[in-house]
Amino acid sequence: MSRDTTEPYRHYVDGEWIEGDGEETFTSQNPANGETLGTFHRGTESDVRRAVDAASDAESEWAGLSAIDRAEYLWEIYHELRDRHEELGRVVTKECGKEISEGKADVTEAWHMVEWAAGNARHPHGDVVPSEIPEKDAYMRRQPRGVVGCITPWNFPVAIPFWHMAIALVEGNTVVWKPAEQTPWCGQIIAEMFDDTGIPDGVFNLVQGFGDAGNAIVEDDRVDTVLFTGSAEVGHQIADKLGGQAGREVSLEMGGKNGIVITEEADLDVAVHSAVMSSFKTTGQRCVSSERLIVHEDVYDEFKRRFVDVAESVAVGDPLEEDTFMGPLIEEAHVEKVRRYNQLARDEGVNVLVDREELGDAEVPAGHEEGHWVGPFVYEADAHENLRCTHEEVFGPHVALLEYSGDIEEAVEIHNDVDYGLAGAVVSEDYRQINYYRDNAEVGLAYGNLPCIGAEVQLPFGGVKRSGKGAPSARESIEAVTERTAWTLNNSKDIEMAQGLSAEILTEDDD
Ligand code: UN1
Repeated sequence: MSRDTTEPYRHYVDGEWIEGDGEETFTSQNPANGETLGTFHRGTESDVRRAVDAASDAESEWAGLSAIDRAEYLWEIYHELRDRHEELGRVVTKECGKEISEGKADVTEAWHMVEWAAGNARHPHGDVVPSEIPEKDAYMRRQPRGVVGCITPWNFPVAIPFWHMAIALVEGNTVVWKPAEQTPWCGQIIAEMFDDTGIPDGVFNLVQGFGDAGNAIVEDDRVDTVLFTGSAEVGHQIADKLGGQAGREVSLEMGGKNGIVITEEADLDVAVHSAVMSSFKTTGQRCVSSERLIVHEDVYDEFKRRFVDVAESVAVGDPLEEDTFMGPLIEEAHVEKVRRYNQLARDEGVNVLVDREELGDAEVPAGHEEGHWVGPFVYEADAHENLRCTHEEVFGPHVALLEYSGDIEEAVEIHNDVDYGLAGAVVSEDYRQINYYRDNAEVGLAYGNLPCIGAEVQLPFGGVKRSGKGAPSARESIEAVTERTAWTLNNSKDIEMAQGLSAEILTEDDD
């Protein structure tokens, strides 16, 4: 594809790069220094409609290929993601601010998901099911649902699009994708990769833009399944919209107010390490990041001293540098949100232990004054009080220490006392405590003696309570993008029914 690089990047619809109907453009900015990374056409409702037209038209031909042939297109992308690992890792870091090992891990997670989905094309896709009648063969078969709409977040701008799209495509669906407006450059690169594979026109479509374009995907009833990863607020709106519509499916993965239980039997090296990783990696901007550390009174003082020490000194800085632990937040509006929650915590009367909300001039790397910087904010609060700061998701390095005095039952009660249920962890050397947590923690992803981040793609990924519906990752996504059909074949010339139902046709002449 040749294009004038001074022109804004375009949408990819029906195998073509199009400017779309809208007049507006928007830019992508490096959150670490404010540098403009690219300008993009902003998609409109009619651009989405055009993409859905293309996806609907392409549906039957694509579904008519074998899954193995469909997977061939994804294998090309798999190799390209691997070959361009370093380069793409830096793009991720530049566009969303995660430190470089995380930028690269995002790309790795993407090719892992592509590998899973494309490899799965050669695995059995249904079940042979017994019948009461020996002459009957019964099967569970799968069919693609049709057009899948994918709405993905900025914090995993390469991995999560492939969680959604790799499986949807290999299973025989066509796709209309809207990436987050903060990370359109990653979206552009992924679209170029699909274009390079020669995938049939209309099978993969990209519309860049904001919530109105995402909403147009949700509103279009030709979109059979919507896969969404993002905020609980938007996710629940999507679920409400689609809930009442026959034949439309939705799978959602949303946020959390994730907790880590550190019992009196914890190894404190493991506890501090797990808590720091969970709270500060990605600057607290993972759905699975932890903002609540629930610590037994016997180990509280020592844990607090050690955790506070790290939070005071954890390296915030240029995410492209390998000695940085925490990069910037994604955008200024998000800095304001985190500050509002820090202030809310102060107003709610918590005891602030670390306040690096305003980084010192010496801490902000040279040339990065325009970055969206905040450091850790750590406080202790009453575990039993119904404070907003300890119950609402902040999505930043805003961490509460909650001391408890009873047994593991009490810790898990505090842990579960939030509306969300995405991820969590327990740190203990006592297997009974660990098993109690495993069996009673209300979360979709649970860990023992580990951080509560960093799930591998072959695991289900999704939450309970306000955190999700379905699990848009690996095997579970297949449920959202396929229909199951029960297929029964009679090998006899006689019709015999199950359940003892008579198959005899009686006529009036029979009496
Ligand atoms: C997210 O938190 O938004 O488990 C996704 C993890 C990653 C995915 C996180 N595999 O931390």
